[in-house]
Amino acid sequence: MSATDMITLSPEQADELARTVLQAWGLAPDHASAVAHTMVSGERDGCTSHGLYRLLVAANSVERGVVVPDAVPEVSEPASALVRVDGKGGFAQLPFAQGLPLLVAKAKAHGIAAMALNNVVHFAALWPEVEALAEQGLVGLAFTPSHAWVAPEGGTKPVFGTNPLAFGWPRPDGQAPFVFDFATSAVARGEIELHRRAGKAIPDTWGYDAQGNPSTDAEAVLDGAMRTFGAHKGAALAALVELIAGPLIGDMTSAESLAADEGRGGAPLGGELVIAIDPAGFLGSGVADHLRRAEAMFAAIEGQGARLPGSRRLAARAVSDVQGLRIPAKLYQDIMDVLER
Ligand code: NDP
Ligand code: PYC
Repeated sequence: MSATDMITLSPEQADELARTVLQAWGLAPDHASAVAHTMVSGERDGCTSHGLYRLLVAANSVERGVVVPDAVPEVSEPASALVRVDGKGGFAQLPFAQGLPLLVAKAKAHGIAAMALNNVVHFAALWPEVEALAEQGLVGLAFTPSHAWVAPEGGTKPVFGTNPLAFGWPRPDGQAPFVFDFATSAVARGEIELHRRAGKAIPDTWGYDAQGNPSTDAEAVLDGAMRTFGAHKGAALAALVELIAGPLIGDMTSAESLAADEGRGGAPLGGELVIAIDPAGFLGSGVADHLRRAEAMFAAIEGQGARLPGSRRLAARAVSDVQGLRIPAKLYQDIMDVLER
């Protein structure tokens, strides 16, 4: 099998594969469905660092006892505009799905609401979550710390996680929402892991080796420290994510998550903060007119040949829906090996 061999799966086959692997590893069926949905969505949208590759990551977290595979999440309401879901040590996807209807109802009742997911294991992209909110007419924001892998600007020792933040904005006339989602590190760690698997060099701006020198060796950077994007600006945003999705919601920082992992190499442990804003809260019956004004900004971006965040993803989704999901044959083989372990 060569590194460039690919195989094609329909979205349904990919979902079946993911659920089969996850259940074989002991995940309760409701967890397996929620987790498979996120991974297949990532693969379908061309987000390969958070697609089916994450089956290997999830399997690792189960095998090493990092995640509770059959956790039963508990939803509570700490205040009238707040939702809390205690994930009881399980993966984050089912707790999100179980808290979502209450978050939406509270945002529509109050104009703004927030949901904390606590005590969850997080390996995933955040865009499916803010997209789900925007599809219900709400502006969505989501944040989660990870493991301390990323150095502050001016340092070379890890403090922050790769700490993604995601934003979703509803658009009129049946258009897909405006969504962006990025790590506050120069690149997601999953992307460096994919380079390591493929034996490819990385740009020397992505991180440092353990001696603090810029490096093009993916393995050396995984063992050293990643860098933030945008120098001090990315570092400040990484700190923001640590604070509002860690201590603010009573959960772990990335450093605490890494310590709690105790060297097992599992996915990050801790919390996530999701904020939902109903545009009608400020705009009342004028909501449609004001959302249309946002369209002028999008047109000004695209009108000069620039692209909107999310447009590559939506184009990849359209291709996948016709041609199926193309994944490296090696990844498929590794998933099969995990299934048989
Ligand atoms: P990318 O750099 O791949 O993409 C970041 C965003 O920028 C996307 O919304 C992308 O849109 C957009 N974008 C990229 N290029 C352009 C461009 N030229 N013009 C306009 N927009 C552009 O993301 P990352 O590598 O930083 O993160 C990948 C994923 O990893 C995220 O989904 C994130 O949630 C996940 N992650 C999860 C973590 C966790 O702890 N759970 C930790 C770290 C990352 P498009 O998709 O259309 O290209
Ligand atoms: O790619 O940095 C990453 C990541 C961390 C947790 C999930 N993805």
